Amino acid sequence: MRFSIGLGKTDALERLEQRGVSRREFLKFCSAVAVVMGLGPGAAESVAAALTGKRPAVVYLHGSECTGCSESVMRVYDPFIDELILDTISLDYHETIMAAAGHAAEEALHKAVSSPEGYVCVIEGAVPTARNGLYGTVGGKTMLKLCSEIAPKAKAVFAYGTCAAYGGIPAAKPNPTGAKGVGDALAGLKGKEVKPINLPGCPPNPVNFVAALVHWLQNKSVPELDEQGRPLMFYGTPVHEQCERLPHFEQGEFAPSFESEEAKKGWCLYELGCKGPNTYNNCPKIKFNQTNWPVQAGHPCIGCSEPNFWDEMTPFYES
Ligand code: FSX
Ligand code: SF4
Ligand code: F3S
Repeated sequence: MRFSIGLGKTDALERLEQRGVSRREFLKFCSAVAVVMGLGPGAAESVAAALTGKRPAVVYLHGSECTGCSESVMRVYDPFIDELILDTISLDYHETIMAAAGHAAEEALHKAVSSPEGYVCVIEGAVPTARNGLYGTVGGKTMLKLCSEIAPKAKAVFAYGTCAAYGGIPAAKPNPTGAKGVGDALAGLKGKEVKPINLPGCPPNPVNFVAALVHWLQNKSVPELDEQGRPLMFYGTPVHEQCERLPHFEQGEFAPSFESEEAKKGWCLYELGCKGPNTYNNCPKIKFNQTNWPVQAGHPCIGCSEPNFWDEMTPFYES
């Protein structure tokens, strides 16, 4: 097998190798990203080139959330993806995992947003808007203010996770903090409006995040989005249509309970509350950690990548 990716030995690849990430592993990951982009594994080299080439700084902000989005990025797949994200993509400023604190963190943010290459902004978590954003502050500034200062000047804004895309759990009724997705939160501030690339899921799939970033790095343009602001290449097909239990659905074979033999045999979970027919995401195709996804593991899809799923898809265990 040929490991050269036509780039020579870039700094990024050297650093990955020093950290025990082989080119073979890196290219395997790039193949997965290429597949989810609909490019086929042969495009792994161009994905690798995008990830290791010159790129803008990445500023990663947090709103109201459980931090599962960052967890999804850090805990995936082979152990190397955290190296990949932290070192190759390089998060220049990330509020929860950066070593710097206090003034050093402020300095890192200032440096990232002043980068001559510009920066892209990734936001996870909803933005509290009630009482002028008072319900969520970082470093003495409200999340609303931070987002309004940083997101509009970014070259691209990625709303990573359902909370950042649509408000998510923090926006569940009665939503006392006025939590909103990034696009909606900034829509109310004149001159600060942004149209983020929404990458929902609770948690979202990090391969979709990396693939969206690669698409942007390669094309310097936003991928085609659906009316909910989601890239069609990841969210264009209902979960149901990609589900391995679909033949049972079509045969009218529905598992009567989670502990039933039928459930174990892979019968459809529709009567146990599965929302796969009304949910757009690529979980059956890309899976989590390249290992499994809710329905394969025996749990119905709860519609976690849909706006308002916390209010509209409940009760989760009833069809
Ligand atoms: Fe939301 Fe992210 Fe759900 Fe959690 O931080 S999308 S609550 S998995 O993690 O924002
Ligand atoms: Fe559709 Fe859910 Fe049944 Fe799969 S388990 S076929 S997603 S209803
Ligand atoms: Fe979410 Fe359904 Fe996928 S619950 S993780 S969209 S299977």
